[in-house]
Amino acid sequence: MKTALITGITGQDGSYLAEFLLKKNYKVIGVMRRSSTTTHERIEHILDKITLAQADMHDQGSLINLIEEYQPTEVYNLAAQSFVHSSWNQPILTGDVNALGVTRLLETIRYVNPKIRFYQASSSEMFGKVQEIPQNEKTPFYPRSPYGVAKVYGHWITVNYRESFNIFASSGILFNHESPRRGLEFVTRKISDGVARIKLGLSDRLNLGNLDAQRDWGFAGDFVEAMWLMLQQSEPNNYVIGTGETHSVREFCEIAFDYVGLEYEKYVINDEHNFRPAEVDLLISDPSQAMKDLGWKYKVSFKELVKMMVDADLNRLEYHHYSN
Ligand code: NAP
Ligand code: G4F
Repeated sequence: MKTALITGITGQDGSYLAEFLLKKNYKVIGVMRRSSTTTHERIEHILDKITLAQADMHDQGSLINLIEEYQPTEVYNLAAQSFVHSSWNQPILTGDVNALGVTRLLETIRYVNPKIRFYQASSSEMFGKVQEIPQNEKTPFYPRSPYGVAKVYGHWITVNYRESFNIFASSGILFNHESPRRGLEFVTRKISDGVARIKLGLSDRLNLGNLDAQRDWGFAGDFVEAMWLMLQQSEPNNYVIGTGETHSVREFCEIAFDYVGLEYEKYVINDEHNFRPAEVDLLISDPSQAMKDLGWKYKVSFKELVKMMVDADLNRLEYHHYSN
């Protein structure tokens, strides 16, 4: 039986990846940092099937103990300060977790067992002010936030450990992927939650920032399969993963509000607090390399994703509303 160790198990992707790997018969070790409260919400339903272990990306010793104790076959590094907006307020923490944290984990693998296969959660935010449309594995990076800068470091240190120490280290350059488990601060979930609240009479407005930003949005459940596929190849590599379509925040609003019979213009308010010091205006992937090598393609369409998220928030809020 293969053992997979996932950092960031309590996050959106960690929960979907754990479900996926359990179905593939892996023993799953989920890494959590210490918290004063429980952060199990997204993995509650699989807690009896996985092993939870404590470590922090800031702390080298905790990572060494982890890898020595569990001797995983594959490590998926999903842990990060993942909210771009917060990275301007916490640039040093973001750099420490998202950049140096990757080196800490790779160093641990190098010393404890260099045969371990390693996946790094890189990001389309590395393309930032895009130098080419669409973006592929060869598109130059131009990050536009401390988050993006830290992810460029994480990507390149992964490539360097591959080339310097022959570690099977792959970097997945994933475009935005969403789900009903997305954090409430990200724009898609903020909209689906806002739409549901307005529809149920719990709110009468939704404050947003730049409605013209365009993103290549897919479903997280589809994207975790690509992470696994990257570690099943004969050689490590970098892969762009996305849908190849782009849509604006405004379009997401239109579809989400329209789905429940409302017009977004009546409820969405432009709020300067939601604008960023520097914006990434347009992201659109060219995932042809992944389609060719990995045989991967997304399954859930943009419209299906929007509806899935609105339905889930309506159900969640209706349940809380009427059971209280
Ligand atoms: P997420 O929901 O924010 O999850 C992040 C995870 O990292 C959480 O489990 C969090 O733990 C953990 N974490 C944060 N700081 C840590 C630390 N110091 N030590 C240990 N764990 C720590 O993010 P996601 O959407 O699942 O994304 C997963 C990864 O993919 C991230 O690296 C993200 O940057 C990257 N990525 C995401 C997307 C996307 O569209 N979702 C696209 C490209 C790349 P707590 O629960 O305790 O906070
Ligand atoms: O949903 P967002 O916060 O995601 P963003 O910045 O694209 O980052 C996400 O995707 C990256 C992959 O490209 C990941 F690496 C990263 O970890 C994260 O998962 O914002 C999307 C867009 C931005 O252009 C933002 O300015 O939506 C715009 N936006 C407009 N109003 C808003 C809002 N974003 C948020 N969060 N909140 C708003 O009110």
